[in-house]
Amino acid sequence: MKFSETLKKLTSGLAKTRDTLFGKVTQLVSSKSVIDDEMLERLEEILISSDVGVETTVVILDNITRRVKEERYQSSDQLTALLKDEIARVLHVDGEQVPADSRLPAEPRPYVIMIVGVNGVGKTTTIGKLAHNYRASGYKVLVGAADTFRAAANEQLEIWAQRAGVEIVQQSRGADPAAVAFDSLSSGIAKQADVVIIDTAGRLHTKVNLMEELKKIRRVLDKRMTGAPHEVLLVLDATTGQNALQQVRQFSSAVKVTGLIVTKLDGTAKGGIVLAISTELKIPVKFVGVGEQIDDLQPFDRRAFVDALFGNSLDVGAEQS
Ligand SMILES: Nc1nc2c(ncn2[C@@H]2O[C@H](COP(=O)(O)OP(=O)(O)OP(=O)(O)O)[C@@H](O)[C@H]2O)c(=O)[nH]1
Ligand SMILES: [Mg+2]
Repeated sequence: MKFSETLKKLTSGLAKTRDTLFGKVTQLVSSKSVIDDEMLERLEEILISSDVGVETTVVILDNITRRVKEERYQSSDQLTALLKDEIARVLHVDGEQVPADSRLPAEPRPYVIMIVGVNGVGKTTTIGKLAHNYRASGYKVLVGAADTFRAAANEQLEIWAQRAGVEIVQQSRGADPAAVAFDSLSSGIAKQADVVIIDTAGRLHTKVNLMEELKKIRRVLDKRMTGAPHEVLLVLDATTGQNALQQVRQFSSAVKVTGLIVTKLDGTAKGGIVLAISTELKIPVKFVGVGEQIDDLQPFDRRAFVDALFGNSLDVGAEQS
């Protein structure tokens, strides 16, 4: 997909968030011509009420307030640009460079990605999209169906594997998930796959079981190939809002989560949660899901994200009023 198309999709996916959160900002900015304390206070309220979170809002507001003083910003029009800038800044985690497309690091091979998250957040769908993206980038992809708990989980992943045109490794329902993961990696090594993506269950009999199982899958992968999995990506449903933070903490205490995938941004006004997650948890958002189709997963690009939040133009206020 061309970058402009990608941006268009992201922009339409974020429409609800943009209309609520940034619609309010636009209104605020057009209500007065000069930035004053009252305006900054109202901006604070808007951000907090838009799932950006208190901690993140405080960081953003402190920086804006300081810059208004030091850099002598006065006109309210400039507030939007300042806000955009500061949002992009909080999204910048650990100085890490955000990938421009679905590229894998040069090594190792296969690159092993384990996908985790509570039930229904979009893990299996996201694996289908990821497989599609990597394949489109020229990589050989294999997916492993290590969710052996839920009925029809295999079939669902199989459908996605077919759509994406990639191989799948699976066993019968009820099989040991760690054994499926082991098999998948063995097969990936034998077939010289570039990337092996492991699906996992979102729900077992108990939460303790689930965490223990994820640890076991991790251990077994590492036994098959030292250092695997190279990424553990936690999938979060944007519509759950602040609850997503709790999920990150829970999964992080069991397996080292290396990155996040935020799905269903298209169906929610809670896109501000992405800011809270990046700032408070210091785990980079790697991909965002903006729809149910195979090409609806995008590598997270903070600049594109901020542009999409504001309608890709600083003049959006003028357009709306
Ligand atoms: N609108 C929208 N829907 C999505 C997105 N990603 C996933 N979904 C939908 O979310 C639902 C659940 O997706 P699954 O992939 O089955 O979720 P899961 O995490 O694998 O669920 P379990 O296997 O039960 O743990 C499906 O109806 C998907 O179509 C997205 O980015 N946008
Ligand atoms: Mg699933």
